[in-house]
Amino acid sequence: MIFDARPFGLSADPATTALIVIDMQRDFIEPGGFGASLGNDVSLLQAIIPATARLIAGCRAAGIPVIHTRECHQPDLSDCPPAKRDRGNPDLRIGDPGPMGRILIAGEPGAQIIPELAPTPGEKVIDKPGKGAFYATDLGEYLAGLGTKTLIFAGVTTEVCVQTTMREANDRGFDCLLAEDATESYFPRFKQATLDMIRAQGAIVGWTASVDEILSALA
Ligand code: TIU
Repeated sequence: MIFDARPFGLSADPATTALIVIDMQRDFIEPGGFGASLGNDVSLLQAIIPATARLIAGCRAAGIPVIHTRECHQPDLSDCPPAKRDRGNPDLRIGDPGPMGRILIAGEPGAQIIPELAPTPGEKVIDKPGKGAFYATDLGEYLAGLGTKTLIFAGVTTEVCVQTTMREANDRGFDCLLAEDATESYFPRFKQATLDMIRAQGAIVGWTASVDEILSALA
């Protein structure tokens, strides 16, 4: 199949393609979580939920593995560098109690994926302590086991965890395709800049396409 993508078409085999949905957690998308604690307007991110749900459903229907990630830390914060917890001047720091439980802590309500995009039984869910999903996780080994060559990306936020993971994946030899309307930033200009920089210089980091374009290639 060929994805009608930017900066040019991307050829891929459905048998070696996987979808990674990055950090669609209550902590980033609902009020009272980590994203809001950093001073962000989280309502912007809610707009991509329907398109992301369509992308996930289309991949499931096409037999493409769906992998979900969650940015979160162990309750004792042993996997949270002090530099990360101490950064900035947030209302609540990682590990502090908030309205959805302790901020960005595994197992707390805020760390869960939003119900609209919940993983189905058997789908891989990766808890990650970093912005990139390869760092300190088994994602690389898992993809090697699947034989994956092409990765479709969705999730939040475009310029932080999505872009970091795409760059990690690009360096590991994957062809990376970002779903333009299934990713969002708290800063619209950062999203636009990220789309531009990913596909610049002849797809230096990867490709971008709309959810409709991706789904029509899979159909
Ligand atoms: N702050 C921000 O834009 N993002 C994050 O901290 N994590 C993710 O992008 N998931």
